[in-house]
Amino acid sequence: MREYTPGKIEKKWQQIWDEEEPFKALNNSEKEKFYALVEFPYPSGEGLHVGHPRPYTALDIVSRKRRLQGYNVLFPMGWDAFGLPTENFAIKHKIHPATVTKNNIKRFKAQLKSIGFSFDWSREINTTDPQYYKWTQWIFLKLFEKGLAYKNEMPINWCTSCKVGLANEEVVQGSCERCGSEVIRKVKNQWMLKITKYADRLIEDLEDLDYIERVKAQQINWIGKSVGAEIDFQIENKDDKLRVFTTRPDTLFGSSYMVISAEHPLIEKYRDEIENLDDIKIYQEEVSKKSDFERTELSKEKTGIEIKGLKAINPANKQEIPIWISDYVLMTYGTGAIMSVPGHDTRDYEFAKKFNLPIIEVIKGGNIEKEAFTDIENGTIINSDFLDGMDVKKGQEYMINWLEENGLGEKKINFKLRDWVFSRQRYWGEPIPLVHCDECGWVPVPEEDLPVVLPEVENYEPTANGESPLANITQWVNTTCPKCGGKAKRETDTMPQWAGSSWYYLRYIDPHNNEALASDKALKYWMPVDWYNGGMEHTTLHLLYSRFWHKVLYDVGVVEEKEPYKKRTSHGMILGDNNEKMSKSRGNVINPDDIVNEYGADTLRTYEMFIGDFEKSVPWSENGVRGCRRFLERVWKLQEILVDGEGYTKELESSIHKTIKKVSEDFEHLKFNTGIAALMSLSNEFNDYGKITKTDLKTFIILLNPVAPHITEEMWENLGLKDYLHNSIWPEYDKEKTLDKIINIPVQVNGKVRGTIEVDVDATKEIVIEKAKEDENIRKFLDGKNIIKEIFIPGKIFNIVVK
Ligand code: ANZ
Ligand code: ZN
Repeated sequence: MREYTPGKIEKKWQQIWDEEEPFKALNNSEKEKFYALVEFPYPSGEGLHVGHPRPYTALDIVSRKRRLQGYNVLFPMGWDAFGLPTENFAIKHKIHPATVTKNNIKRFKAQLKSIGFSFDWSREINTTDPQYYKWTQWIFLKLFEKGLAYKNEMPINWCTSCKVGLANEEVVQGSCERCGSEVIRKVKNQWMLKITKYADRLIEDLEDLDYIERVKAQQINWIGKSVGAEIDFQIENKDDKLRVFTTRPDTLFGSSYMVISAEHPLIEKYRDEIENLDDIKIYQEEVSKKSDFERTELSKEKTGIEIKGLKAINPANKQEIPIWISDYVLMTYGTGAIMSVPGHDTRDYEFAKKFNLPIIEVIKGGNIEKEAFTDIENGTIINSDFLDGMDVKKGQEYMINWLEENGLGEKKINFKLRDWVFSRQRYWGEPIPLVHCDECGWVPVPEEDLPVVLPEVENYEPTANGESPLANITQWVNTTCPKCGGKAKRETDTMPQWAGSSWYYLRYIDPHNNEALASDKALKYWMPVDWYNGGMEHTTLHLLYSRFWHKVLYDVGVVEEKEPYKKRTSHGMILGDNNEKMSKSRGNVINPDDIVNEYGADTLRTYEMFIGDFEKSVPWSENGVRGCRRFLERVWKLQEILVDGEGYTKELESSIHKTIKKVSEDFEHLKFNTGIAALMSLSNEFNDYGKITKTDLKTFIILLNPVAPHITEEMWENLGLKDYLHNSIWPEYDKEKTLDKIINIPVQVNGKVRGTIEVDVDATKEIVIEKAKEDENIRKFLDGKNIIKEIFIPGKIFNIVVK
């Protein structure tokens, strides 16, 4: 037997797959479909990282298995190629971003191919291809037509280093998600998408989806639905009211002062009557320099200033209360004003302590000498007139009714989710397909004129005043109005990185269609995506955005399903061998090319899956890689103990069936590591036994094929079988043969488990009864009693009823 030489074997099979395209998905198939999706990479200059193959191998395993099980599988790949790093590289090296992208893709593709993924490369897409972004622009126009895209002058998150506006989701702890620089607030005219209009549906429709719990929870939290009330506080001696949003209307009697945001219009409106306007101006100036994150940080020392000259009236008890300004109240949430209830809200409590404001207890149950009592489950309302004695929930309902009856307020639902800041003042993105005409306003570029292709520019840097470099190309900017034919100007902002990925799963379905983003027939067959695996870091960005776009496409009748992805799972990160995140600066980055070259792609794949619980972060270990290589060598050696003739290796029959069952199930439930472990132990059994029949070797290599596709195809060929392994059939197990010979049966007496007994699987009722009665512990509950009934469920449970 020749040696195991992955270098040779792998190239050979990759070439066969390239030429014969066995993994091509068919749009006109009678077979049941299975659409597996992994997040397509951003083709950065750094190339593939060992983190990439983890999710790709996982769904490659599922895809290969499903093909063997008779499914028509769509497992596509493409490039999410617009974005800042490419643009920054282009600026630095004076190479066109399109060229940079092309080179990076070439490298990425070669790397992915060298790992042997069964992607259908005939459906490869690239978000920067005008034939692709034509449809991204087309969808934008649908959003625009539906009034879901609007331009708005608003303070946005501005990265001082990238010189670009960021969505809230892209700001992490007050810094730019991408470069880590400081993010400040800047007022800019921006295209916004009304994702907030879909907030309720984005929460509600999660219910029927098979998403892992942490993904659902993060999305729900991010959308942040709060049910409460808006309440009007009369401003004393003015014909004006100050409206607040509260989730705790039950505590209204405990509101001893109000706080408004530093940007609240009330300040400007009563500037002439405010006695300490100068001091307030200074405070406002200080606040304007802080990010929302800094302003709302819990640990931070409270700051604020009282507005002298204005007072409000608490509508419940008619008390006159002061109005303060503080940075922890944001203008962008609720009404930008709050009723402060220091007894029952932690931030209000700290504020009241600092400025010596009265703290009134209105919910009994805690110790407000020490801290705010915020428990809403275990308190009783006090000091609150008509609410006294009620619990919190009851008090809230009662108060809302009371407010509504008296015209003082109403029930209100608020969301944390903000509209999506959709424009970027950068070059390397999809042009927004709109023109501005002085007569007609914003006019969409007619569908037949799409795509609006990115023009060539000399210089990719944003202009000094923060405009896109496109603004400098007057020739491109100046155009005619599609509506009135008059002079008009093109929008020079481009779309954010997230645009192309918000609908890419639809394009894979019919990637070369020139008439539509995909044909109705193909959409009907393939949608929804059956299984989508991707990073947790995309939960409140890409995953949420694409669900939103899909719903819009559903509303305009492009797709038939409300949700794009039936199932969503997520993988853990691969860390450096020192347990730290892999990064260039830490010098602990592993290049998958090196592993492929030294050990082979099958070893890399096996290791990536065997490394640990798929959902958890795990450190890389070169030792582990070597262990996987040794396993594959042992598998190769099985060929040396092959015996003539078909049929099972009888003595190992039970192990074989158990392994088929375990591997079949584990590969569907993210337990790739334990599935592989089962294959390892079966191969050891064959080796120990010293013999393997052809039937069993076939079964074994089919089971291993999704993990290690090259070595198994080669061994299949060595067996002299005519067709390829990838055209064979996934084995089935015989349930009978997976059952253990000896099992434990719990024994209940009057419904309570009193012990377990060990019996042969096919033990009769009589034997079980006898054994049960021999058990000392069980006997205690039977002695001196009459047995009325004996219920025996073979293999499962034995229940005795006594009196
Ligand atoms: C009175 C009150 C009493 C409150 C109490 C809480 C506890 P969520 O759940 O996040 O929606 N609030 C309202 N608007 C705000 C703003 N613009 N900036 C900062 N805080 C704001 O929280 C809603 C609660 O956050 C509201 O309910 C309000 O404080 C505060 F025992 O009103 B509450
Ligand atoms: Zn016009």
